Amino acid sequence: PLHCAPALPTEVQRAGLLNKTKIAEGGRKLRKSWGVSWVVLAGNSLIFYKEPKGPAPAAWCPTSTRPESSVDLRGAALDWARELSSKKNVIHLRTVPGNEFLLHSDQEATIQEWALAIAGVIQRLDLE
Ligand code: I3S
Repeated sequence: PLHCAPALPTEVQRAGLLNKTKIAEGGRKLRKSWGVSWVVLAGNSLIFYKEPKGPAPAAWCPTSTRPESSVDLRGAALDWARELSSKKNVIHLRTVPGNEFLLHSDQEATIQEWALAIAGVIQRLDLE
C-alpha cells in the first residue's frame, strides 16, 4: 500500500482514474453527466478529485489537492449497475444520505478490483 505524507498518514488503499457520474443526491435523482475522476479509496472514504496534473505519487495523496467530493462508506451499498447504464463494467454506490454514484472503467478487471476493495471497506464498517 501507498503511504502519504507524514503530516496526514492516511493509507491509500487504491487510487486511479475512473469514469464517474452522480445519479442521485439526497435521494433525488440527478441527470447523468459522465466525467473522468481521480478516485482514491482511503480509510472509510471514497474521495473524488479532478484528474491529477502533478506527477505521481504526489498526486495520489489526499493532501496534495483539494478533493471535489468525498463519500462516507459507512452503511453504503454497492452493486453492479446493470439496468442503470448501457455501459459494461459499471458499479453503483449508494450512501446513507442518499447520494448515488456510478463508476465505470473500460477494463473489466479494473472495475472488479475497485468493487472488491470498496465492498471490503463497507463490510469492515458493517462489522464494527
Ligand atoms: O440513463 P441515461 O439517461 O440513458 O444516460 C445517458 C445520458 O445521460 C446521456 O446524456 P444525454 O442524455 O445528455 O445525452 C449520456 O451521454 C449517456 O452516457 C448516458 O447513458 P449511459 O448508458 O452511458 O450511462
